[in-house]
Amino acid sequence: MIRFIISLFFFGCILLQAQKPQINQDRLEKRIFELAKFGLQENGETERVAFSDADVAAQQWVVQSLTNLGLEVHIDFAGNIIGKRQGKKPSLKPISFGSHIDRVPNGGNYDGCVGSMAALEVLEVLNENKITTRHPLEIIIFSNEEGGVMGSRAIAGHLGKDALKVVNSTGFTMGEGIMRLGGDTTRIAEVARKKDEIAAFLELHIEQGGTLEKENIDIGIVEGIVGLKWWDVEFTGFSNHAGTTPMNARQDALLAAAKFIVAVNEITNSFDGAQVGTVGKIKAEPGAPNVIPGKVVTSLEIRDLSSDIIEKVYQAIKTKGEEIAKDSDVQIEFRPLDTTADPAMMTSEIQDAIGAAAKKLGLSTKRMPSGAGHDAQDMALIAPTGMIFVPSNGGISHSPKEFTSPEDMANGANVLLQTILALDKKL
Ligand code: HGY
Ligand code: MN
Ligand code: MN
Repeated sequence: MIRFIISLFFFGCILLQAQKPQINQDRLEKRIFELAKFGLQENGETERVAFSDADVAAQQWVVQSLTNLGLEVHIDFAGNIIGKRQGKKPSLKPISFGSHIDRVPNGGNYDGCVGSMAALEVLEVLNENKITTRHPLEIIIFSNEEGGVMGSRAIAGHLGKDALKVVNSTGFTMGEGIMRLGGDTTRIAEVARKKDEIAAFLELHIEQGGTLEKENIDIGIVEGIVGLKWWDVEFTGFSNHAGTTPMNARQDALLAAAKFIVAVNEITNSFDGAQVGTVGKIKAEPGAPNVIPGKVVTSLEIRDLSSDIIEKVYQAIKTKGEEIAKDSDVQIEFRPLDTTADPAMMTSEIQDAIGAAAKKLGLSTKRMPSGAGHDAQDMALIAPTGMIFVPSNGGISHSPKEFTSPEDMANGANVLLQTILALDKKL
């Protein structure tokens, strides 16, 4: 008799698990590869920087996919894709979720794409299981995340006019890009949501680091997202003949920039903590081997969970940069770019909901910071927000070598789905 009761119990559990709506792993993986076709190059890699033709085409494909899933879809004035699924109680605030589909130059197929395609998969599973949530659901695919979390900054109400002048690697300004994506720069202010207009916002994303893989953990529960600041740093020397100008009579802008780049690394490392400082871009003019460079512009990026640390590291770098410029008889100018993202702590209740959903699915979890910036850090300014991480193979990201297994993607999407259903009941 006991054996019968025990087997009945286990049969019940299996039945319950089977009844739980499940992500279709193959369909999710298929969508990732479908999306990767937008911007596919001859070498088999994909280029889809924000505002490019590939980005516009991918946006239209996502709009069509959402429409096919029965959502009411529009492009907001900042170029974000907004999809709405009715709930049983239209008066309730929406539960929103999503990510981005634009990429860095020479990027990978998973950054932003996993969270965006998982959001579509969640909607399809709800349709298949004929589930209507109490809350309306809203999917947001943010525009130009990589060039300064543009779309989410507009929704959070802090995308200023200066930001619209920032040029990304397509050569378009943010303002031109917004128009290309079907937005309207004259009406950006109307995109802003009031605080707490959204019941909760969730973003699934690849970790882009190696912690989960190293510690063999299925799901990361993000506690906080680093803040980041960008500057252009301009060195102005004097272009001159490389052959006839003695070594002690030069105003070599590139030599000064080279010393500056080393100094950025040394100064950033000199502080305790996990701050990071990077020079990722450099342009030397006139750029001929037989001309001493008279003008160089580099990027400068500093990130940390604390804005104070970012400021302290910046001030130390600036002081050293001015010293180097003086010794090199070169001018230096630091130009802050309006692409700042402030550090953002994730909402503990949302973290707990993610943890509970993962536990129910039998998945291991770890609470952790995000060294990468995300749209969620803007959404955290206006809504209770949480982020779900899945492992990145080798911790590689912002590279064509980026990879997350179909199983890990499905784990993340199931946690997203179950967290949405749990919050739908609770909120
Ligand atoms: O740069 C970042 O941290 C993010 O991938 N946009
Ligand atoms: Mn991303
Ligand atoms: Mn990225």
